[in-house]
Amino acid sequence: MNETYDFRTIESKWQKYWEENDLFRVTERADKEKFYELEMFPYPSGKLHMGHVRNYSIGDVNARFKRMQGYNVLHPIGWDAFGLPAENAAIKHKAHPADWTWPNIREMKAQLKALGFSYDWDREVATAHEDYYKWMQWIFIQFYKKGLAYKKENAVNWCPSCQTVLANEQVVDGKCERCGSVVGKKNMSQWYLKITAYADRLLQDLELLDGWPERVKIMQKNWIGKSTGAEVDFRVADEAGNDTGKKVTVFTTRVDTIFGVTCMVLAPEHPIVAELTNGTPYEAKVAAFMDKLQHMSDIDRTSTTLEKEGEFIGAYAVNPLNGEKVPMYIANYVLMNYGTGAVMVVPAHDQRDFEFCKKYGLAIVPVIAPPEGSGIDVHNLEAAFEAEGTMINSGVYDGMNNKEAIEKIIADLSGRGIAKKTDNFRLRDWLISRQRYWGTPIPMVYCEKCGWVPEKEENLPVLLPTDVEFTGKGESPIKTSKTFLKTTCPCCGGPAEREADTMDTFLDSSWYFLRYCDPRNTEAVFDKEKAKYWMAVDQYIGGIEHAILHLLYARFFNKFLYDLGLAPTVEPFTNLLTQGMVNLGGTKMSKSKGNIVSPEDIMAKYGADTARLFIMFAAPPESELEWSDTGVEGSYRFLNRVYRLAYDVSASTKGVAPAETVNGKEDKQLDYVLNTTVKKATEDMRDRFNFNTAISAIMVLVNEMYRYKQLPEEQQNKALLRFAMERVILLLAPFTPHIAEEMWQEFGHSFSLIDEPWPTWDEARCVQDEIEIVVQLNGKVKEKLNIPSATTREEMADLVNTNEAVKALIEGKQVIKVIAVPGKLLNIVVK
Ligand code: ANZ
Ligand code: ZN
Repeated sequence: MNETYDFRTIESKWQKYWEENDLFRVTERADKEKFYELEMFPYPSGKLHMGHVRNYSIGDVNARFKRMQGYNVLHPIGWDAFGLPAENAAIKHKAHPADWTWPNIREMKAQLKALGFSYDWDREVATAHEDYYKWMQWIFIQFYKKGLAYKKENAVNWCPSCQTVLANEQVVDGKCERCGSVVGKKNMSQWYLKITAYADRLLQDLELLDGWPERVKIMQKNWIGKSTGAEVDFRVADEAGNDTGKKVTVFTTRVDTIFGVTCMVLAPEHPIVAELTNGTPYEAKVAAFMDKLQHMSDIDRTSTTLEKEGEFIGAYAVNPLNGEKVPMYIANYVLMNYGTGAVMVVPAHDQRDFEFCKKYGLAIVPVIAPPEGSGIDVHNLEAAFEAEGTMINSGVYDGMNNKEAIEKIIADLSGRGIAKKTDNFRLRDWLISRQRYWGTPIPMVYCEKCGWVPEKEENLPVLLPTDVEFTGKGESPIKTSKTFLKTTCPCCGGPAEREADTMDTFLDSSWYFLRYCDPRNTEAVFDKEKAKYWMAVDQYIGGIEHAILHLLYARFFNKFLYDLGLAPTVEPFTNLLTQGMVNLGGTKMSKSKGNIVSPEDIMAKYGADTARLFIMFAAPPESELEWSDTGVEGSYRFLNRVYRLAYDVSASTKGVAPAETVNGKEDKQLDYVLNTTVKKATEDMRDRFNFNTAISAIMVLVNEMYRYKQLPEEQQNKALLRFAMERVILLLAPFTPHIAEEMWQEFGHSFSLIDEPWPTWDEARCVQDEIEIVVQLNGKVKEKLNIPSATTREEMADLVNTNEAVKALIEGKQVIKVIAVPGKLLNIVVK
């Protein structure tokens, strides 16, 4: 140990030591309890940003902490390496995406290593590597075999700038989530995964996730969007009122309001609209209306602020309960891909319907009366009355509570064969094909004779061809390959063509946590037994931006693989922590805003330990973190201070065996602070993820040791001092592992502290012994007080400011002098 803290030498020394001794490599061990710590793997953009550093620091502190607590810790990392940015960069620089991706990975890997993260690098995976995507293709084929992957022609979201289709999830406010361009619609044949088959389980099993933030579960729940209702058939009459022989089925959650139906609205794309209007004067109006809706996303169309518009289509729907004929419209607020694409309109009790009927002068018929004294006049509504109440204007159902009426009406209509109870989900099947190059090729082959056929599993991987041109034309660049497309049918051996689309990269990240359990397996996607040992992930850490999609897809994949008997647990992530943003000047650090602090600069100036300490100290993990240069300076100063203390203590206690012997008051005080610090740090870290307050406690201990060190040399208990210093080093180890190792070595330990047991405390020594003292005013005893026995002379004198009883004694008097005799008395001279 040098006299001064030279982080450059120390950090590279210990990183080398860890690597050479393979300290982070783990295997399944029956003798230890496992702990699977995982942070969301990065996209290899080239450079780490502060958000990464925060995410991975939190994970690393936890991984090291758990390891010291005796767990067998799996802490892997890899690369979400496929994706659009690489491909776009390649097009821009006329290079190959691979030539952009692999060097980026190398660079970021070096940065992660420089931060001292305890990853088992032997388990590194990159999704763009054929050894990984081979198994991605294998999983896709399993989906296909189970009927959960299918190709379908559909009007899909098309981003004109990314030149690819987007999943609904990737369209935000009608714009591309990635590039912000306005998204259009295009009819295309695309591959889907049937996530809707898992909707109910994805919803139900949220209940198992006690270790997840409530708000993430709510977001998932809303995204899945289950509503319970009924489908009801309405017969269709023509303009003259004659039955057309056709019927329309509506989906409603409020069948209790059926007597209040005053019209029916249909999505313009609903097939019956064309059937009813083709060749009629309404045909042109429908076409014009559809044109207008072309550029509206589903989200716009369901927005509450949307002006509700529609067009009468010359037909009538017949209410199955009262036989009334109501006009049929197409309307902008009805979506074809929700429910049945047809809605029974009840303006009195649904706000959208209310606005629509107001606009077109349609009747408003109340059928639910609000509770007595509500002040609402249902016969003169200013807005829809959507709450519970009593049935009115509803024939035999009048007087019933509307909730009960729902059950009764469904039963009655079901009895007549014109209704059935149905659940509806907002969740749609997952559109996974992308017309892009840099992704996993979809391992499907089209044969004129056999149709779509999966590639034979023994032929996997279907390699991504390299002889492609990046035209940016809106078709997969793979189509330009001279070698890729033509193949033979895996089924009949005849000529066939490969699918040229690649998979959405969200698939790649939906199972990487399982692959980490057995990342080099060439025979199987992963070994079941290994996965059984490691899964589920005990602690998953990542950004809140992944609250919905990534986490939902990963849960879906895990459940599917569970159903195949491969994944060992129904849910993949036991505990989830969503870390807060890193801000500068109150807003999120971002390239576009130019408010960036580069991790590299900070590390060059202060080192990795300071960067890690600052990040962990500045805020609890889930809160936003405001970057502060003075805060970084402060962390750096603290580490220097600890280093100096260790240096001094080491020198002054050389050859003394550390021991918890306590002699006298000063020792007692140090011992007390030591025990309370270990207790507080442990509990804060283990139970609350309050790493910041754990660090504060360690700082208090360091201060106490500085105080103790100022005692006359002969009063210092060397064994205790040495013992306390070693505890400080161990407590700091998860946060600042390099400096901790350096100090640990200085204290005569020949091996890394990484597996050193986490310090323990003695509850009995976390309470200060009390002692009775007398308080005198001008030498006369006035009061007896119980105070901690270790209270110092200064602290005793300060009782005139801090103790209520003492303050009351001197109330209104002028204090001339305070004489404190530790452990005995306090004499206050007053006038
Ligand atoms: C009659 C009614 C009366 C309704 C009432 C609501 C209130 P959630 O809860 O979101 O599932 N609906 C059905 N399909 C639709 C579609 N494709 N596009 C737009 N709206 C649609 O909403 C279900 C309700 O949304 C259904 O219940 C239907 O309107 C409407 F007082 O039926 B309701
Ligand atoms: Zn064939």
